[in-house]
Amino acid sequence: MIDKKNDSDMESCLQSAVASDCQLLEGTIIKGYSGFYYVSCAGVLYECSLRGKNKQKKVKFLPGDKVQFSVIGDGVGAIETLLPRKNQLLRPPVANLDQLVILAAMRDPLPDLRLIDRLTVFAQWNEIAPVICFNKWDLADSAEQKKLAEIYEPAGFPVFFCSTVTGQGIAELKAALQGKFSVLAGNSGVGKSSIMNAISGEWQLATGEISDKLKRGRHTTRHVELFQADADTLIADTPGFSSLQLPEDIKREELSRLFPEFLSRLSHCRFATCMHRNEPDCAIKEALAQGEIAPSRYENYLAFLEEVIQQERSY
Ligand SMILES: Nc1nc2c(ncn2[C@@H]2O[C@H](COP(=O)(O)OP(=O)(O)OP(=O)(O)O)[C@@H](O)[C@H]2O)c(=O)[nH]1
Ligand SMILES: [Mg+2]
Ligand SMILES: [Zn+2]
Repeated sequence: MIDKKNDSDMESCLQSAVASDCQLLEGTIIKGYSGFYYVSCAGVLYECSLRGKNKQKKVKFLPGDKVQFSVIGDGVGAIETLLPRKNQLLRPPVANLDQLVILAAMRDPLPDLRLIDRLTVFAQWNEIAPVICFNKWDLADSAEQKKLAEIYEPAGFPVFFCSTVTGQGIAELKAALQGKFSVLAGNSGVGKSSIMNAISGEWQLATGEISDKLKRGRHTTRHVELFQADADTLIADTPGFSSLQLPEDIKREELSRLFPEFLSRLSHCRFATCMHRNEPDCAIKEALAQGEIAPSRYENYLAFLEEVIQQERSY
């Protein structure tokens, strides 16, 4: 809350024509809460209100937005300008993402490869770098780890394995998050909140026990929060989700470009319009036969292609 003193600070600041006593700074919105925005700048969190012009124009500010704000008191500011966004997500509503950390568990629940691939397509389409992380390493053996690595490393994505129980792989994952804004996405119960807690002992997000009967998560996390590991490292936990539509504007011929391991091979298909289904001399199907493309990746490509074609028809 802004007290009387700060209100009058704001007025005096507004009144000063050159605003010489108001410092203009740039920062990142960490969260919005009952009309106030919390803006991080050089390790300090400012409680900011909106300038009237931003209210009038109904500018919508999201966590992750870069803004210019004036300092009008000790730790108190007023947001002046929204700086251009690099990208934005609708769900969770955040802006300027660098990475989507796609989290799956190696067991309990078993990895949902279709959801992982769907999220990689979604991320790349939005120009967000996908990072894949398999948690609950303590529950899996080395054969399972090898199998997953063999699917995703040739696909060209950074792949991490970790366990919040043994602490294995947490330091490596943390290093990959350093200096970036990442959102953790994945099915309920895979350990998103546990990973956040393992990264910073201070946060202590609620985690859920998985019901033994159902082996399903209970959606412990219900809202979006942005956490700061340090001045430049932001991480958002999201409520688990298991269904996600492919972006509506993808065209069928664009889909294969969102599978990085297909990309270098596309020019070797006989037909420039090859959809890599039943066409002769298809470089993708050849790479599949040679074991250079994982069967699950190819199958998911075909499933998404069907979805994209259905979507094209319905618009
Ligand atoms: N064995 C094992 N269990 C884990 C590990 N990480 C998390 N868990 C357990 O998995 C369950 C779910 O973890 P959460 O962190 O709540 O999962 P979440 O992804 O945040 O789930 P939602 O908030 O529902 O989306 C909890 O019982 C955790 O204790 C791990 O590395 N190994
Ligand atoms: Mg959670
Ligand atoms: Zn082809």
